[in-house]
Amino acid sequence: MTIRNDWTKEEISEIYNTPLMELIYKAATVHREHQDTAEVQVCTLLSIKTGGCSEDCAYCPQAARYNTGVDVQALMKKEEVLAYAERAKNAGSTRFCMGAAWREVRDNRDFDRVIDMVKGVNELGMEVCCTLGMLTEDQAKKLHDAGLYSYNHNVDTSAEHYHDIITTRTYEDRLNTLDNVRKAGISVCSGGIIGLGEKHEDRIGMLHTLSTLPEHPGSVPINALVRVKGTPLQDNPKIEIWDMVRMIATARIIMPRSMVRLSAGRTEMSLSEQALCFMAGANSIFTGEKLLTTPNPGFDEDMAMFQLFGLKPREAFKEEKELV
Ligand code: SAM
Ligand code: DTB
Ligand code: SF4
Repeated sequence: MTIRNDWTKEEISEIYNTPLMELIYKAATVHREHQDTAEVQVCTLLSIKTGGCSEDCAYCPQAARYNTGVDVQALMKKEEVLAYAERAKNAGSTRFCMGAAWREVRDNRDFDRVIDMVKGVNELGMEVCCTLGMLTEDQAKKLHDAGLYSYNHNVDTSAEHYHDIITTRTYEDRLNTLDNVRKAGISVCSGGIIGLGEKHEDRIGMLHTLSTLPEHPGSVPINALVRVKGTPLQDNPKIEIWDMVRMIATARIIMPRSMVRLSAGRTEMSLSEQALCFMAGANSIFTGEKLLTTPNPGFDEDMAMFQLFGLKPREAFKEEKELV
């Protein structure tokens, strides 16, 4: 099967609406054709600048305007960040992603300090990722030159549903940043969230946006909404595992070479439910006790799960080696 960037919404909808067992079988088949199914990419997140964000993303515990109890913290010190990255590496993580509750990157001292952190994590031999909000082409280039491997910037939902979730920036803004990241030679990490109150068409629309980018994102995080008290979406219904599996399987079939990440929401999933997600083509997770501000399974718990399922962590920089 060739890699396609010309998927239509109708084709994606047909895949998404395939009877579940058939869908899982198809996704598992595509997974085997394109990837080593025994391997799962293991990533760790760290919130290097927490809370106090100016934006109104309706799902986010870090938006200053919602009363979520998240303490505002200034940018962490490089030494603390590197110590945590080293801990993650020793626990089996190969990718380290630093997140900041910023609308966009500004050309100031804090950006210089993040650049320094990127250099430090790169020197540890980990794939370095950042998620810092909107980026200009020049800022993306600076991050690339410092050794940034990947940049996370989620489209979150469909273009049509976006305004119901975020009003302080546009879908177009998100796509522009993804363009700047790609042009700088950084691997794009972009996905979204289910459970925001979207329709099935919005999920299909989001997958359409991602799979018709000039290149498929290197990784596609699929998050189940973490319902945080104080956010406008706190009372949304819990996402059913079947919806998560359907999203993962469809993403796997239309973006066969991408890392499809079973992201936020794992603390509410049993081991059997997570096994179904891996069966359906997920091959990446976030590990470590915290995502950015909310709980997540810890390193030991995840390594025990891998042992049980016969999975192993994917080595760092494998994508580059495969391309050589
Ligand atoms: N501020 C930057 C931005 O918005 O791009 C970077 C950090 S932001 C927290 C990164 C991503 O985390 C968001 O785009 C969203 O997809 C995800 N996220 C935030 N809160 C979440 C929640 N409650 N449940 C699931 N995913 C969430
Ligand atoms: C992504 O897609 N999910 C991660 C990461 N990229 C940055 C973030 C999930 C955040 C969940 C809410 C929190 O912990 O604050
Ligand atoms: Fe700010 Fe990012 Fe949270 Fe939106 S998702 S409120 S931009 S930290």
